[in-house]
Amino acid sequence: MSLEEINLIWLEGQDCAGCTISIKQASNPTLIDILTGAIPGLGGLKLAFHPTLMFEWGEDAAKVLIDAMEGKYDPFVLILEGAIPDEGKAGEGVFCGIADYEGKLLKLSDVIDGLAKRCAAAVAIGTCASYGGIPHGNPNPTGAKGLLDYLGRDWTGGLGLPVICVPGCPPRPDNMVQVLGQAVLAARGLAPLPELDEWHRPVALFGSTMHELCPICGFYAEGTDAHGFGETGCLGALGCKGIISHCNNTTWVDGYGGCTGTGVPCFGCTEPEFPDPPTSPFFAKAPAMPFIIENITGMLAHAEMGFERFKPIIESLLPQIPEFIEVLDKQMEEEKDKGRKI
Ligand code: FSX
Repeated sequence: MSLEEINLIWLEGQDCAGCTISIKQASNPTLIDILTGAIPGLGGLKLAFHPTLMFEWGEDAAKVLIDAMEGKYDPFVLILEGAIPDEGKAGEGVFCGIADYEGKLLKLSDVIDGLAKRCAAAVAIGTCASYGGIPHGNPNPTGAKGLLDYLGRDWTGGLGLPVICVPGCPPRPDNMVQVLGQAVLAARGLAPLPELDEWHRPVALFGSTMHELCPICGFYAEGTDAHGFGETGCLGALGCKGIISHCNNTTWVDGYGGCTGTGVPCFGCTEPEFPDPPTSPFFAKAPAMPFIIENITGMLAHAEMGFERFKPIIESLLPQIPEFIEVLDKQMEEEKDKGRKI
């Protein structure tokens, strides 16, 4: 498979289009950097289909999907934003039609079926596309699911990669361009394949919890809780789920913004259960067990860290300790002598 030119086919299902809004804010690199080949190794990318950003519209746009399903856009990366409904539950209607072509409505699920057979790789952008997200929330009336569940964990694309998930509701802008960029560089043998966790998230981006990376976690460490919005302090008492959420949202655009850094509790939007428990109710406190475990391991680790930090001081004092004891002994003897004389 020649990878000189790679098409990107971005579909949109059940969602709010926030992922598209978000990716347009990417700053490191920008979407324009990626699409214009400004990043070495990423030239030759073409955004062949995107419901919001493409020039074609109507049947011209739909024709791209028809042609792609027939192999005219190979090689291509399939990118999905939004969840996939179960059309079997739609009765006489359709839950998610994405285009009209020659009088026929193209259903999202049919287009995914057609494209998944021939795509080089598939990337699920956002929690809706990854795990179902908000459309999949209880009671999930449309039977919505994410691409991981829809294609299955064992599915692989032409490059041998499983579905790559970039969750977040919406995902952090830079996370999307970085993952797409790495997928393309990996396809060209210029970067290693992304290591994925059990939920197919790239470990490099989602390997830590929001709590671990939180820009205001110092307030938790010193025991200062905020009890109202706008108050300074850890947001745990206001429902922050950072301790159970794998996320790197330390800032949002170009070093600014981010959830906890701007006083907003983490709602756990990168987790497969989102928006159901334990990520909700959004303003209810996170489960206690992770904090209990963190406190126990943290106390032991703090003792060790403290010892390591103070080790040079303790070691520098050690030679003087016997001297100090000798002075004390001498003084005590002198006191005793005084007592004897009285
Ligand atoms: Fe879902 Fe994207 Fe949430 Fe929206 O479109 S991940 S509803 S913020 O952004 O798919």
